[in-house]
Amino acid sequence: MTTPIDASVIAEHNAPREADLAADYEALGERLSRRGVDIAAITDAVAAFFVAVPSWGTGTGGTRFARFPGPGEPRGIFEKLDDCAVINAFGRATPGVSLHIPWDKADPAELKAHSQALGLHFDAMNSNTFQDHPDDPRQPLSYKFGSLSHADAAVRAQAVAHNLETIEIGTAIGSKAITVWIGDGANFAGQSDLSRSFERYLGSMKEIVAALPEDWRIFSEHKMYEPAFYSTVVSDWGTSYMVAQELGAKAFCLVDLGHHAPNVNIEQIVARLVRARKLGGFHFNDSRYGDDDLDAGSIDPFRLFLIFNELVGAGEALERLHPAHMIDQSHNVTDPIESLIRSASEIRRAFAQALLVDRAALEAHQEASDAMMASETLKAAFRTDVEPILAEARRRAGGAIDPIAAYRASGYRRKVAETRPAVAGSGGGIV
Ligand SMILES: [Mn+2]
Repeated sequence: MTTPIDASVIAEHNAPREADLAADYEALGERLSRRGVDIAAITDAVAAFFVAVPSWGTGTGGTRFARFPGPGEPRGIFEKLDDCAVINAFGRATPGVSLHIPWDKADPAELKAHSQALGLHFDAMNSNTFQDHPDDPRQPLSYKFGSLSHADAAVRAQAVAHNLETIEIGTAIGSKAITVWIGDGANFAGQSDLSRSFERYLGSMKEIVAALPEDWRIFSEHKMYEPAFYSTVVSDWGTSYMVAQELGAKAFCLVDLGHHAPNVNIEQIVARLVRARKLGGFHFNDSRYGDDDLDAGSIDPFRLFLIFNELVGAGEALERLHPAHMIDQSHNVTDPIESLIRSASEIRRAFAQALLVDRAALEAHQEASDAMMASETLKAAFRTDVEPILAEARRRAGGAIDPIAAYRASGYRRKVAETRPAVAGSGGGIV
């Protein structure tokens, strides 16, 4: 395995920090043991928790107003994979990469070889029928008025074929799932028939499911608005659940944290989908207003914790579902590598805090209708500073105790800026 970061860089960074971490870890272990919690078990669980990074997140994103590229941006999928390996080298939480086709289209054999050399593997694939692909001879028709739900059968057939090609590439590189998000919808009342467009979408999805390999899953990703602003075809979790029900055993719902109505209770949606055995996975990010695609845990870490509280609380039911964990963010003002390292760490933090919830006490308070103590039980876990656990899990796996500082000290961005000239366009953006 040859990552772009030499192990000595991390070892040198860790050396002067190891004694402090050991002391902090021991102190936290003592505190937790007074609450009957074994810190070693929590650390093992955190170390075994991984979240996939999106290939498209390694470049600067953008808004519909502008994109402000940073230095040394990856110019193609192989350089994106290099950056993903750097993210994983420091954080040790992200060995999986989620690809977007056709943005990341390349020879599957080369993709597989390059990823394996970097110690990476491929998580869920993402198809793209929310923009036109004028350079792709297989997609001459426009998706301006929709794709899988388009009124024209020829456009639907093209969109289905694109999804099948995405599955084919995914199969060749070892992926086991495809996430389908469409931009289909309407900007005007009356523009399209709400029922017929949904029927056409289901018909197209059934064709895709029919071609799905035996050991694959398909995730339907809902989104309330944008790019369509009057209605979207797969608008909410209820619609997504109907889709997954109708498509059968291989179909599940994907929850992108930014794709809901404002103030919606996402953790309750998660609980419902677990109960329905249809929770397929997550696109983690954070938001304040809409699909802001900000860094996970940067705005509302308590909400992220509450989602993990539902996941951990689900116990065995969740093990059967083994939902896919992916990040889906747009990095507009930070170095994408730093944002992805930190986001993965924040997701692990929420998981670690959720593991600390005293579930027996919580249930007893709930059964006794003691609102104050039930709330206090959750907050006691959330208030616990689990950073020593996160750092220790990274250190044991060969990562950095302070990954952002170590990454900056490595000079990686400066080095790649010398060999990667600035690119104007290419696959950033918000999905
Ligand atoms: Mn998403």
